[in-house]
Amino acid sequence: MTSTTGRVVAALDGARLWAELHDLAQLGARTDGGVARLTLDDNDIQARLWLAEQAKAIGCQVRVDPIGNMFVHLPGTDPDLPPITTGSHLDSQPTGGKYDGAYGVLAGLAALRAFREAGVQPRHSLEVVSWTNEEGMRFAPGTSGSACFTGVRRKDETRALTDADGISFGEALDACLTRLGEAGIERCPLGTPMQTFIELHIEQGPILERQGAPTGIVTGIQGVGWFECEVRGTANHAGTTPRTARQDALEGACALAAALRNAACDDEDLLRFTIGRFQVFPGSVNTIPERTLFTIDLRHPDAGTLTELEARFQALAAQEWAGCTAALTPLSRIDPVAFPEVVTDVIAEAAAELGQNAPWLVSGAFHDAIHLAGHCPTGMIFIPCKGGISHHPSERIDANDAIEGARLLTATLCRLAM
Ligand code: HGY
Ligand code: MN
Ligand code: MN
Ligand code: MN
Repeated sequence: MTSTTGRVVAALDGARLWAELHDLAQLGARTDGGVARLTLDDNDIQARLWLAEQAKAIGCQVRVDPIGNMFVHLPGTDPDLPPITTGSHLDSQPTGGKYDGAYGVLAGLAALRAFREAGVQPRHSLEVVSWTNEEGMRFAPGTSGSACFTGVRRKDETRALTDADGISFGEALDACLTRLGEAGIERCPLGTPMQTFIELHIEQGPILERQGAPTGIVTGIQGVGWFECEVRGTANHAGTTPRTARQDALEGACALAAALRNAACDDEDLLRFTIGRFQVFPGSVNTIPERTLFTIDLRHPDAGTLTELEARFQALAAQEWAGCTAALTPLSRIDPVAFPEVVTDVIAEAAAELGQNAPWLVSGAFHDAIHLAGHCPTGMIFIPCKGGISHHPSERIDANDAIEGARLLTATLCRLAM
């Protein structure tokens, strides 16, 4: 390890990172130990303001772009060079864990602080980004901030998204930008240049824990398709309507959902099919449902398989189900990505010099890095989470793994930025 990298990694304050993870978890804390920081809600804004305070305390500038992505900037010796960027997201699932997203942002901050403490100014500027709306729970689909930053989606389309209360993304974003402006956070344009993006994240799966590895090198991210399926029938009286005269939208939806799940079964167990939300209208005990709405989250490492399956889903939705009609609406589709060796090799060299025997693995979860991969050389580092559990209040990580992951990130940034 070069003496500079050694000095910076040695300056990393792991105890402070661990403490800050739990300070941040107070913002949007749930009584069951999880967090709920939905995109652009007050907890999300508080977390952004908290991040800005920590960043300013280490002499970094903080800027926000027109879709709400926040950038903590540590200037390099050559300001003309594009920055080396790390980061993740601060928004969470409604029943989220403390570490999904937040860990990558705070470990990035800890790495910048380590450069400061070691008195090392890299050639490239370093940035920590917090992407807006990665989870997509309040405003679907997710990864809005990174998708708009990379031009994958348009800002106006994203601003037009609405939440369950009819509030638009644009309204919530403007209120957030006003609060950030009042806190002295400057604006920056959308899609600023970026040399390399490295995202550090919890694995959200069981692989690293099973191998007893504190860190992992991510080779790529599988593809994902989100859909909404509506089944329409006829509302009627539960007591007087004979079975033969019914068009029960719930009966139809259950039959269609079973057929879709059947279609998404593969021998290799690579397909991931999830119905996460199922709504029944009017939702009265003694009225036959006239409409149901359910979501599908479909994942697979191969883009062709996702496309083929979408066609089969549409063919199934075109059929009649218990006398009802169905309509399947795609909400988002992100193709799988592979991270370039030019980045994964740097992470692997950094892991070797830290004595970490980091396995290589594909990410089952999507991350903002899935869009950045088409924008600049991109890579990811994982640490294990207990039992592979995530998107749940009981999400937990081990303090040593958290510190090892931050050390690997710091050593990687040194290699990329010096
Ligand atoms: O759903 C995902 O894969 C990500 O964790 N939001
Ligand atoms: Mn995440
Ligand atoms: Mn997540
Ligand atoms: Mn993610």
